[in-house]
Amino acid sequence: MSKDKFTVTAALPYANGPLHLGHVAGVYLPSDIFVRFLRMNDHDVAFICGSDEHGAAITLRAKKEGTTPKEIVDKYNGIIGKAFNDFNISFDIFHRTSAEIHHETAQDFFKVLNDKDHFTKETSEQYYDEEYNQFLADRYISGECPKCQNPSAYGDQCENCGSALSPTELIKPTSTLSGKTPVMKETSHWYLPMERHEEWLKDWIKEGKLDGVQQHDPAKWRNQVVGQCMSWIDGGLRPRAMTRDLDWGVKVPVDGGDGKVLYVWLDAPIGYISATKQWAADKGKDWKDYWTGDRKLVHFIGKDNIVFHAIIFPILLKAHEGLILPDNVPAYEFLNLEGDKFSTSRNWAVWLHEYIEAYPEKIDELKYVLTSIAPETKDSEFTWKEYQTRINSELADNLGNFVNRVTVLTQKYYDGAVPERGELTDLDKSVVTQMAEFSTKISDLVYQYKLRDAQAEAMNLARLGNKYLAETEPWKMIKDPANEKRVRTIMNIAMQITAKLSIVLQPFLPSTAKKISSALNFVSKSWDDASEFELIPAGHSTSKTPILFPKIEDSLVEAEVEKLNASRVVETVFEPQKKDASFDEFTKMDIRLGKILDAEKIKKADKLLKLTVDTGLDKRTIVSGIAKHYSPEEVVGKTVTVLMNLPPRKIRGVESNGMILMAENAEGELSFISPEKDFEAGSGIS
Ligand code: B3M
Ligand code: ZN
Repeated sequence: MSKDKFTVTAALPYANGPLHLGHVAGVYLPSDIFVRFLRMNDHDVAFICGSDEHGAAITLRAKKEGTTPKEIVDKYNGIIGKAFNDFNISFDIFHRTSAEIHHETAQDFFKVLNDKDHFTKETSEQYYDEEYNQFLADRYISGECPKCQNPSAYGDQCENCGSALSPTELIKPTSTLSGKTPVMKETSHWYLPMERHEEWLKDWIKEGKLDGVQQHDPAKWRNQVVGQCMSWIDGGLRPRAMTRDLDWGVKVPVDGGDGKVLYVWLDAPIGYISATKQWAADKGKDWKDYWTGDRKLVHFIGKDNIVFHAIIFPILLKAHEGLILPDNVPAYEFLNLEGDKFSTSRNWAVWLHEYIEAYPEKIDELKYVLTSIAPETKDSEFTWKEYQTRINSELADNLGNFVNRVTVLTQKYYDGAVPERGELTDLDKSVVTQMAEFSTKISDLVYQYKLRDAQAEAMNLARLGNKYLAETEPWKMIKDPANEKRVRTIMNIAMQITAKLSIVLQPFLPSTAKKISSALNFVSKSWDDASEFELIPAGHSTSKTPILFPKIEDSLVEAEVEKLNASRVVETVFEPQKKDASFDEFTKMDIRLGKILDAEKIKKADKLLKLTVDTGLDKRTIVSGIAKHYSPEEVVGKTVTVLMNLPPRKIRGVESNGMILMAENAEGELSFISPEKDFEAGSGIS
């Protein structure tokens, strides 16, 4: 049977900032593991990436740094590309969307779709910033997400819940340029009428079928990918603008396109194709072989990119005709850091290039930890403490310890020459049987994109080896010359396990696998070999491995956590100003000073205090939600601000007459509003 061919892409990172561990764990590392595995299995594969250099992500960053978009993309393309290289990510090409070949490819693509009438041209009113004379789309506009109420969703998507949005859906929109509320102004654009594609998309996503022909195995698609797409489709697809009024980007190549560029989410995925073109040209290959015919296209992405890769890009690919659609879109959830979300603006991140600079010898350690906690099906969290525990107790104590023992003992007993096996005991036979299962188990998991489990399975092989040595104790047996043959057998089997490890670890821990290989003087780049029992024959000469994984000291953990906390930027975000209220409306409110005479807790309501307040006019009961911030003793005697004419309300069985007004800061702390002079209760506030 001929092997499946693959084109594997990893989401093009925006060239607007460096990469952090969240990006690595959820896109670049898993795709690299998958591709390394495919290569070992003789699949024909192209592994494509590059930087995404258009869109508001770039221009806004340039504005913030007071420089040009070109400077920004050159700078970050360099930083990101170097980090990938140092981290041993094995792209066939890391390209960029500012390259000429990309502009040409994207323009051709647009023209093909335009000629085939896949776009409509529409004039409509769009948000416009009068101060900056600019239409506001995508990241130029932000507001509240209508789906999850995240207060800082963008005009094209909410990064909190992953929903794709359009600017008009945002609640309380503001311009990210001027911070002002935008006005509406007329403009025309090319739209992709997505509603035309609803029917086939449903069949294709849910059943894997296109025109009745099976295209992919829907059972291999992650629930959350199918779920997000179906909820978008079920909500009704709408026309989506494919062009923008901007000057940074790929110019619209048809009549009427002056002053307009392609929507970044139209041009970026085409970047996968243009990168393939460049790579093919460099290697004397034909790029079409990688985008047509019998080949599996796989997009590794983060969850906020799902609809763009599983709905919009497939629509474009199908409309173009002749190009393959994705076979799978393995999307990752988010990785958090020490109890909080990764955030560039708050500088809450572990940056990949900084890690590499600080620990150039610990690349595989980080790969191991990130794969172990990869957010495959739900959000997960990186902590330095867990980094330490996993390295010390899993890599060092399990894998490192086993390989070190085997090679050191072989050195000591046999001068490094692999000893002869004798007759096998029942224990030996059971170990040999178990060894035989690993390569298939791991490969089944990888083909299902369960890389976390796959790596854990590879580690179980080391565990099996350790257990075998612990049960047989060759270091004790050797003391009695009568056991000599037995020890040779044990050490031979242990050596075969070690050799097998050097194969199955390659996709996950490439440099470690190499170190083991070179100590054993044995190299195999073929996954098939991992199903063999005898990989190195008796008499083969080996040397010992260095310590593979030095232990991580507490001091490293402490220093890293301290560094994070010290560099954290605390943002103060206040609620935006409310809509206008008339003076009349304001004067209807009766606000006065009141003095708290008595306070007590309310049973089973840990947020509430029952207050008796002297309002100057009367003594009344007010229930106030301040119990988390003030104890009853603290508040008695305080002069505070009271809203008097709020209709009475029963709260937890107590009738409350009015409300104590409080100030609240960005951290959610509360404070009374008390007069600066010693005024008596009943004094009016206006
Ligand atoms: N640059 C978005 C992101 O980094 C985007 C991916 C493009 S993939 C074609 O989330
Ligand atoms: Zn949202």
